[in-house]
Amino acid sequence: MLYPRETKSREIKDLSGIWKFKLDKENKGYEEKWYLEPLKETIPMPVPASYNDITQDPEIRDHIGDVWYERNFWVSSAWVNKRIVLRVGSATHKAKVFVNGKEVIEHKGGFLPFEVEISKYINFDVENRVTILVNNVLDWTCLPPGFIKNYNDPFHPSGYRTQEYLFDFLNYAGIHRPVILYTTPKTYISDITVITEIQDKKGIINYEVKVEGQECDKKEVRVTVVDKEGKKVAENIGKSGILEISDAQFWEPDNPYLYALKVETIEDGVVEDLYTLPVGIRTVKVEGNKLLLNNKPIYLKGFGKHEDADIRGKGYDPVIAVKDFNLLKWIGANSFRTSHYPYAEEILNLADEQGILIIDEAPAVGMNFFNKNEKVFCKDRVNEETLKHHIQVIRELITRDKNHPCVIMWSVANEAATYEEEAYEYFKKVVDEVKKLDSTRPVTIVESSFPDETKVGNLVDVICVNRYYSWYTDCGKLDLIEFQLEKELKRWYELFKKPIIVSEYGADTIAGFHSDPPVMFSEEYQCEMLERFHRVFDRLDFVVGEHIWNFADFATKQAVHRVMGNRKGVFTRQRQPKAAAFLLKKRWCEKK
Ligand code: BDP
Repeated sequence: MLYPRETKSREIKDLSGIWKFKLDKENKGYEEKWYLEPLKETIPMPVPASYNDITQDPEIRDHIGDVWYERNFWVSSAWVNKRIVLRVGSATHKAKVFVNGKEVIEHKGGFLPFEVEISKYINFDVENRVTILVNNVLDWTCLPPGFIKNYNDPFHPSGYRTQEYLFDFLNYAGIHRPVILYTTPKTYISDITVITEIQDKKGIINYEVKVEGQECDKKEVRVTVVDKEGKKVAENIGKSGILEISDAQFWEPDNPYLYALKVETIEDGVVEDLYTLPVGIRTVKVEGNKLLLNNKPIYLKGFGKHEDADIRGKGYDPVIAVKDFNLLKWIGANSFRTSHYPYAEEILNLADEQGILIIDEAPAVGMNFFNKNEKVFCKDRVNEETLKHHIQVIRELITRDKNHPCVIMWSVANEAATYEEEAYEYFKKVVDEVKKLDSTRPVTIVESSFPDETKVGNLVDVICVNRYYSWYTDCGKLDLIEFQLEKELKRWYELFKKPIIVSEYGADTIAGFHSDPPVMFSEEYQCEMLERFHRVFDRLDFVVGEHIWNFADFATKQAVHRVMGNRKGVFTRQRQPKAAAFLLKKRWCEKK
């Protein structure tokens, strides 16, 4: 699925803005066919945004089930002969879409886009109505999984229920990414795949173009590579081929050079469709205990992040997005993980442009009770149906993100119960699917299990491990970090002989809390903890990356160990630096 871009043959109409919104208190709107008529008794709701924090009403914030969005739009008759597509950047977690009262598409999975051609449902030169039903319920067949707890005890009124989940971020819901209409010609470029290679100074782009629609086989395809100065540097005719650029510029954090791949369909000498894909020529490889970018070892410096901000929740906001990239640059980071779900494509586009490397994660998180008596991989929990959905999500993720130079690794899950025997078969199938779809990038499964207990260590190319020494274990015992961490990391390497990224480490820190000597939750404690972790990393040459948990404080469900959210941010939720930010800036700006 190509990211919508305007060209001379394609137009975009952004439907973002203020929509009408209605809570479906009893979850009966679908049955009652609310979509047939304009919604009644609505309130205004911004799109994109999570709906949870927009109003003062706890019933909306904590609702379990369906909500409705609606807006009107016009389509001029200038679009009559075009293919008109409605695209939802994401709706969390399930959605059904109606145009002028007709159901046109449904989708499951809260972090990936979906689209449908709606040409035949549109009325030209009059008002049209789009209605989107969004459901936030998580069960064991969803990613991330969750379950509904029905209380049947004297302490809760009858019928009381809660949405439970095992992951540590708030289950924000709504339309989180832009909703747009875009056009293409009736016969159109439907997909492009590029794989790049490097031979000395030569850059090679292997490409494949798919054309769909009427008489698509008759169209000629012309592919041109244009450099930043607008100069044509390579050209080819055909739906697939190899483009070679002598003396190419390679994409890397210090020089995120993007060529423009212009793809055109042509009939009788007339260009009909044009799509321009930014392409960075780069390679990623694992060799011995190193991660190589363009055949040179690369060390990842950065964070696990979240899509999270005040008021907006998980809604994409260019203000937050650009601020975050500025902070990444300021602090000297070169990478982050899209923990714990695929992020908005707009974020990946920024990473391509700014030279930030990304570990792209599937929304498989919360598959662990951290209690060996509670199995996860079993008939009633993570089962065949979950696996089916996981594979579907992997397909959608790779289809969406395969061409981004910034994406250097796929993470298929975070902190699953990989110590369970059944985890091997499950993840083998998921990893096989990734390899089938993309053999050019390393794959990881982010671990909280220990090296001697995991069943999946042999499935991955890079070991990613999350560890919280002196926080969740041996609270306050900073002096144990180096002893415990070094021993563990060496064991990982001894068993699997693969490069290791410490993909999470950190301490909850309330900005403004101070203590010397350091105690937990103080800014000094966060600094001291990081420094001790870093001393170990610097001694071990198979450690190829450090991603601190987390970039910024973020919202979680309410719990006694969460002080208005998770406070492990190096920045506050408002993106102001804690003391650790200056420590990291010093380390990362010096460290190669
Ligand atoms: C890890 C999870 C992450 C949590 C973090 C924490 O991967 O989502 O937020 O720990 O507890 O277990 O802060």
